Amino acid sequence: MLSKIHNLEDYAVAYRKSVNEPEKFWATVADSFVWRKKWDQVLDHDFEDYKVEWFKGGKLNITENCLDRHLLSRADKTAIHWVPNNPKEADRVLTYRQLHEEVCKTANMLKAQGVKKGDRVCLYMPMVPELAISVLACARIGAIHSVIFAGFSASALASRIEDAEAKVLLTANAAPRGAKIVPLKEIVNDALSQVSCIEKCIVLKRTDDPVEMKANRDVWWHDAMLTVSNECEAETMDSEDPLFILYTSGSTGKPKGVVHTTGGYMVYTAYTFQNVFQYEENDVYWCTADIGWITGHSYIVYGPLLAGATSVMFEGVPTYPDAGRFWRIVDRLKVNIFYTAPTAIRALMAQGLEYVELYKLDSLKVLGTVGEPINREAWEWYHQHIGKGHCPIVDTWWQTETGGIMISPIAGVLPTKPTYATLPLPGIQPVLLDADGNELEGKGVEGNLCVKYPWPSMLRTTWGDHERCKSTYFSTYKGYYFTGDGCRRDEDGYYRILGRVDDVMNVSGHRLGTAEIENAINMHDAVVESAVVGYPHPIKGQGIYSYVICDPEKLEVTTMEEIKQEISEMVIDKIGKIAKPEWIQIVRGLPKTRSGKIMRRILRKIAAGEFDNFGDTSTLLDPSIVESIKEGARREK
Ligand code: 6R9
Repeated sequence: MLSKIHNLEDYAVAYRKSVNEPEKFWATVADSFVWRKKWDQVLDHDFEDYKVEWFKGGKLNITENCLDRHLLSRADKTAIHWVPNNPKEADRVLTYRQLHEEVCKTANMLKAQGVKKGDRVCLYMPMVPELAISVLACARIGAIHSVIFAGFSASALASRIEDAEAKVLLTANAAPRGAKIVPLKEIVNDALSQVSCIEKCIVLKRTDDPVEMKANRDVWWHDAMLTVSNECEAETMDSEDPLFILYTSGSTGKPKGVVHTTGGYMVYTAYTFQNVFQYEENDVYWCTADIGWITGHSYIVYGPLLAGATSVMFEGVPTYPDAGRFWRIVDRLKVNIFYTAPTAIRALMAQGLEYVELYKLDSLKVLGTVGEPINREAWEWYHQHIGKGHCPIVDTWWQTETGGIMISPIAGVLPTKPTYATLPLPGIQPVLLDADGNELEGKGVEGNLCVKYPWPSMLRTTWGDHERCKSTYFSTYKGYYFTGDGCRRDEDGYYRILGRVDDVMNVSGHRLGTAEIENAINMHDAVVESAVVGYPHPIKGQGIYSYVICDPEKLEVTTMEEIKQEISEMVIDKIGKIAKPEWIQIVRGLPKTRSGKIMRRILRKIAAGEFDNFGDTSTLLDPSIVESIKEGARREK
């Protein structure tokens, strides 16, 4: 059994040990897993010329730890309880034995389609059991999975497939989402016309919607599974072999393929899952994220299954068929641990208490949030109306790059404080740095959040471009991992995440780069230049506001409204609906300094509806631009 923290004293002891003797600390945690060969060295690292290796020389397969080892004592326990989008459709329950069998079959299917160890397999799928199964099937045979959120557009999908040079794509004909059906295969057909690396596309029949299949490339999932055996020996992997790639947005235009490896990721996700949520053997656990994001990877699939837990997987959305959907599922499945995003809480809060009061919610023990800062009102509402005042809320701060939860209360062990992620988990050494790179000591300080010592599940590289990994995360402050977040350490020593300090936005918990959206807008042929900023949004956390300079000649023949509409469609086409700007303002110029840099600070203020106190504007090339932007800016609705 994994070393578990039960009280404050345990936490203090574990934390101290993790800092004073990190290798011993993590070796003890790692000892509770099945290794084919133990590691020769716990940690080898260099933060100056970035390289990190954990459990070096160790051999294992993560799926043996997620599945095989549970067959002795938990074979008939539910591993995945799947709830479909349509409440009239039946749930699907997979025990550990069944999941093991399905993973082996799917692994054999992938092999039969030509997938080998080290190959990249791209997954563009609805939230169905086959998605979790395929993730594990890839891991079983040592293929590197790259899951792409099914809300991304064809061109976003194509660029990610191309970057990873994926050989096989797994998808479905369609994805039911709320009252709508997303035509996944249609999007895939479009994406595949733009890339050349995909040899096979395996299509799951999720709905009855007909689709176009391309001969020699497209194969129906059920046909591919017809003759496969249900036994599949797990591939022996090196601790540092890549497990998956997950694309995420940064401050430059092109999404980065964050690479996680096997041993360290396994140890850290399992450790944090069990400790943060204080998971106990018979708990029913539900994380509402999508497997297309890191939260789904670490805390729907790997963390819970490593712990032998029952993980609920939900295909739908919080408000379909009504805003009581989450709570109905909680009561019906007697969910004990519930993990969701602040944006979902705010959306449900706005629908009123009548949807909550119909349900008992008395099975709940622990609540969690992730993905963005939670405001006090949402925290209080969650605490009072969902947790009935007695469930601790774990506000978990972490990132795609960190692999697992970094700063968070430990449920019922560390005191909580609304809007605070509170304290670092064992093994995590956060520091706050000022603009000059000095560590801010003591309490009541604010700075850029960095981490000064490696932890097992940190990213190893960005796919195909290690220099980019170094320059993005390890060059701002020499010798530190830079998170991109601003943070305050208060008088109690608690950490409060203040949001991104770079050009990354967080819209409904989705990470989006301003440059990525600008690139899409600029593809419209009437657009000369654009600047995108985030502004506070009551439900989404941040909304997208774009300032666009258009070619005056084009404006003569097309109306502003038409152009705005086309720009919106361009963004949806290039990235996906999640990136659609809330506001588009056509401007005659952007507030640039004499050196040509856009003063985003001013644009952010105007987008937020603040029209004065712009600070020092003396370096602006043409201050009258600011006045004209103010005049045309949106006013509160
Ligand atoms: C897990 C995940 C990472 C960014 C991160 C930060 C924000 C995540 C947060 C939070 C405040 C929390 N973030 N959790 N901000 N409080 N509890 O969301 O990964 O999609 O990579 O986003 O999300 O800004 O830097 P990812």
